[in-house]
Amino acid sequence: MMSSRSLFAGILLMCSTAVWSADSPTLYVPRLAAPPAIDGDLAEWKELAFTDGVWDIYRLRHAPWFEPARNRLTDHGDEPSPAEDLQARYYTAWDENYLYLGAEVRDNANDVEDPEPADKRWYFQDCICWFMEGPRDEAPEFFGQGDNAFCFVADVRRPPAAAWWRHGSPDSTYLEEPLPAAAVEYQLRMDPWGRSQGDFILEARVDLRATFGKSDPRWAPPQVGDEYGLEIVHTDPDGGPYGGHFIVYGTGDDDSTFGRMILVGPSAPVERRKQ
Ligand SMILES: [Ca+2]
Ligand SMILES: [Ca+2]
Ligand SMILES: [Ca+2]
Ligand SMILES: [Ca+2]
Repeated sequence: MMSSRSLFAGILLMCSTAVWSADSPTLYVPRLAAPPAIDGDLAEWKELAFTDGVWDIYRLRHAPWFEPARNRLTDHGDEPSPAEDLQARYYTAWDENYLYLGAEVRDNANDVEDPEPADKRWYFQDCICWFMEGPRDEAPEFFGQGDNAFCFVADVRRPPAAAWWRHGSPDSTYLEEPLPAAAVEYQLRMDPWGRSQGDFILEARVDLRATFGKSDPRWAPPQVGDEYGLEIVHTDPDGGPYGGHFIVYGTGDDDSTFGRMILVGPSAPVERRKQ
């Protein structure tokens, strides 16, 4: 028989799922007026992109989509504070041809060794993925039509599988392949602040037509006002098979939980005024 406590937990879970799916965060992602150089330096566009500041486990645990079994860090016995284990700022922007993706990551250890190496196992390594749907719809789909994950393993050796593309199509789900070389450009800068070998900056651009155009025949070149789905998945095993895992703006592979990414025109940098 189900205890009243587990029944209550079950009801809570149902409530939080229902509330969350009806209430995905709305993220206004600016267009870049000038295309950035993809060189591992975000300076020319980070002030003009969408970012909502630093994510760490303390912030994540107060997010409505937080699930402690999946949004977690790993204890290998000699960990630094949870804040030093992983924190990151993520940057997202677009123009008529490309998505621009960036991250500034503070991580205590660079782990790009998969205990059972296989191309599609990016989540067994330090990796940041943008899970997206374009155009966004209300149907819950799991890497079906319109769904695209753009994943970047923090591996300076840059094997082909380090820039990975998981996507759907009108008749298939979970298609797994490296991002075609013609569709992606990216750079990693390791230890950019001379602080930790695990720190890195990622700067990437992904060709929209070569990806979304393949996954959904309804896709059209982006315009201000278009709505995409967006979730960021950041894995941080730091040794061992599977470990730290941040999920931001959604609950996992179900695209109906992704944040609502609204394409907007160019934004101005944060304003600072004289006193
Ligand atoms: Ca740059
Ligand atoms: Ca870490
Ligand atoms: Ca959908
Ligand atoms: Ca790591």
